[in-house]
Amino acid sequence: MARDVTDVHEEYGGDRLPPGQRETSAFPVLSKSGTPSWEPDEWRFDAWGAVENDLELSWEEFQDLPSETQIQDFHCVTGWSKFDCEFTGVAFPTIAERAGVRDDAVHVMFHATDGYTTNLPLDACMRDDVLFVYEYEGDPLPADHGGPLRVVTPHRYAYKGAKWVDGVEFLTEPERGYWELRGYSNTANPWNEERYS
Ligand SMILES: Nc1nc2c(c(=O)[nH]1)N[C@H]1C(S)=C(S)[C@@H](COP(=O)(O)O)O[C@H]1N2
Ligand SMILES: [Mo]
Repeated sequence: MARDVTDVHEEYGGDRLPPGQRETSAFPVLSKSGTPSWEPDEWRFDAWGAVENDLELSWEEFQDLPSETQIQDFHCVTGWSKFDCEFTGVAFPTIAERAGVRDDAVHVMFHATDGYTTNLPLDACMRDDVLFVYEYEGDPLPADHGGPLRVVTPHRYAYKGAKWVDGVEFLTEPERGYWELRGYSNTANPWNEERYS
């Protein structure tokens, strides 16, 4: 059973379609560079930084983590929103718990195999709707959309969700990722139209 989390806008006192967005039924692809390839036998997912136990998970081990399917909306900073995306994956708090996040961790940097990074405060990640996604509509996540594994952040613009994610770093001080260093908003709340900084 899929859990519907499309009511996240209520948390921000906004409409389902955030201001300045238009709804699309397409699922466009937006990447800073090409789609990286991967080898299931060589793929590893790491968690490190302000944690008690560094994690290094194989593809098989990652698939064995508790997962769930959710219905989420997806808001791109360039102005389109896609409603009712069906994503399956592992919730961020599951990873944080296995890594044993330390009390001095306040911030998170996501790392991806194309060199992309993106950051969020830890409390903006410790929610079940921040998902490490490996299935879209019941099929393996398409490579263009970040397969084998990506993050989705339905409460933030979609650049906060790293495609091809292979690591999560827990930080004791805020840092900025790829787009956050290049003019996109560090906070990225769609209901406040936090697009640029
Ligand atoms: N690794 C990686 N993740 C990324 C990007 C990227 O270039 N590389 N682009 C971001 C941006 S700007 C957006 S809008 C979304 C787009 O996701 P989509 O291509 O599935 O629509 O991915 C985000 N995650
Ligand atoms: Mo984007």
